[in-house]
Amino acid sequence: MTLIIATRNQHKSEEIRQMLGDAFVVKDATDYPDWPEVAETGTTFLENATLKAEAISALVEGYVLSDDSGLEVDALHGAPGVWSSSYGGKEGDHPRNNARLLEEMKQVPEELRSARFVCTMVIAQGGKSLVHFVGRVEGKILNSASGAQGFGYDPLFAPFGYGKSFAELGSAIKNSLSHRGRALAQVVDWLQTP
Ligand code: ITT
Repeated sequence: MTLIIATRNQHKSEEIRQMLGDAFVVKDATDYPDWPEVAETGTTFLENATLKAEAISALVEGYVLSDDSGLEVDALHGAPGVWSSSYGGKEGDHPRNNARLLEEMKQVPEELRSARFVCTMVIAQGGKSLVHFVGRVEGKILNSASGAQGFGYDPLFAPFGYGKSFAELGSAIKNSLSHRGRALAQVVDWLQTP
């Protein structure tokens, strides 16, 4: 089965590819250079995921999957949330995003550093959303960046129970418990249910 992912974020599609394995052919914006930029004007993960999935599915045949995701930090009242990608001031600039997060969290004590990654996935076809799923993983924000794997906020986020950041744990462990992995498992169930 071919699954078209409405994303320009190669890290997301690579993780999805790894998790789906051989049963699916995963395509993304790199396979469709003419895709338009879809403005993420929503204020929730679901709104933005729906915008991306519906816009792209109007242009291609078959199921389109979108992923809108981000980090919610309790001490920052849920920020950066849907604005995770541009938190440092420039879209997709992960070092700047991480620098701002560390700065904002500088005075926050250990017991108040709880956070979660959230991933909302929408499946759409023919320009219409069909269904959505949400995955979350709870953890805490570290005091400094640790590890070199993964992407985005991974060096600053340690899932509860592991004592290491996602960037230290590596893709196999990350995928087994991540927000994206948990949302994708529900997508696969839905796709495989006759
Ligand atoms: P597309 O909209 O093209 O899919 P994007 O990167 O702009 O790509 P989002 O708007 O969903 O996607 O923003 C996601 C941001 O949330 C991402 O840039 C990271 O900053 C953060 N993020 C999401 N999942 C993450 C993960 O697994 N590890 C680290 N950071 C993550």
